[in-house]
Amino acid sequence: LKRVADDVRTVPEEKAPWFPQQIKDLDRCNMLITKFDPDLDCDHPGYNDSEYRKRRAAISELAFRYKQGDPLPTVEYTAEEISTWRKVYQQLRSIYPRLACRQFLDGLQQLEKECGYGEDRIPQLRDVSAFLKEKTGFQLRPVAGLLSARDFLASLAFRVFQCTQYIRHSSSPMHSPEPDCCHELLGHIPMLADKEFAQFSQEIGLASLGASDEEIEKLSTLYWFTVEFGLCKQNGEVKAYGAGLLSSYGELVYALSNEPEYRLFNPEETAVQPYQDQTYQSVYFVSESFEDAKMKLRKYSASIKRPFVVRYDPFTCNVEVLDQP
Ligand code: TIH
Ligand code: FE2
Repeated sequence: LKRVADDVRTVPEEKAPWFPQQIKDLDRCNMLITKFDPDLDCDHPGYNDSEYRKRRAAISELAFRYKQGDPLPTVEYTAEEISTWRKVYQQLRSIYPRLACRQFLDGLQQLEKECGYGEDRIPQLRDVSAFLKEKTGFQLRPVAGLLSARDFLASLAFRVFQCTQYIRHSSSPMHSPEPDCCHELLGHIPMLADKEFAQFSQEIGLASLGASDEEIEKLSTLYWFTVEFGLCKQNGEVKAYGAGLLSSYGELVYALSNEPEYRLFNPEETAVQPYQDQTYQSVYFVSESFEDAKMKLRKYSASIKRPFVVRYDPFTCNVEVLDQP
């Protein structure tokens, strides 16, 4: 194997799109998608609320200023924000035992016991990041909004999860079309405390590095229908493991009712399924088991063709790039 790291860096467009090779490079993975911005999208529930927009701008500023290695910023949440959190927490908490998968329930229980999760306060990224680091080596980084798929997936290669810190508008606690701290803290974090899920998330990230735009599109569609909206069978019942479901009372109940269409998860088909990012999904993919989804997605990720191989070095936390043997 010949190392090609240097030529990938010097003539990126000939070999592959640029990608981060060290955790520090994630400072450059910050391309935001502005379609749900409360300042620009007149359908956003906060569009006519100037206080909310000001608050969003202030919290975004913290993420814009953040550099890898800085302590994670803390936010002092207002009484109104905490009351939105409480509503979201109470409603979801009451239906999790019936609708969420086992791995999620385990993670949440640990967070409640060890990390101050509960309805009375919004957990700080700093505490949650320290918790995850101990459990699975994942760490958090603040982000100002929805990231491009390429940048978001790339951070997973380093076991870094990019988290928003603002909260959804108080008028719509049951569903938000964009990520917010309820989505990150309740949807994603409990799953990321699971060792196998953490490893699987990193593998998706590694598969995305330097992939073509077409492959990124497919990989992010797969991510969407699994990590965000995935369902799996557990003891003969269908349960949710997708973070987009586990952070939305409205969609969680809908997804596990008999209204939506279910299809069997199959990466080739799922990767090209159009998806809905404004409202509930019309189709969900169900896997035979949580393990089955992981295995199939892992196999798909490994099949993505690139002119080089990447390898994560856990000692240096760098990604090494090697020529295809
Ligand atoms: N719809 C989710 C919620 O209401 O919490 C948030 C998102 C999931 C996926 C993208 S945004
Ligand atoms: Fe998400």
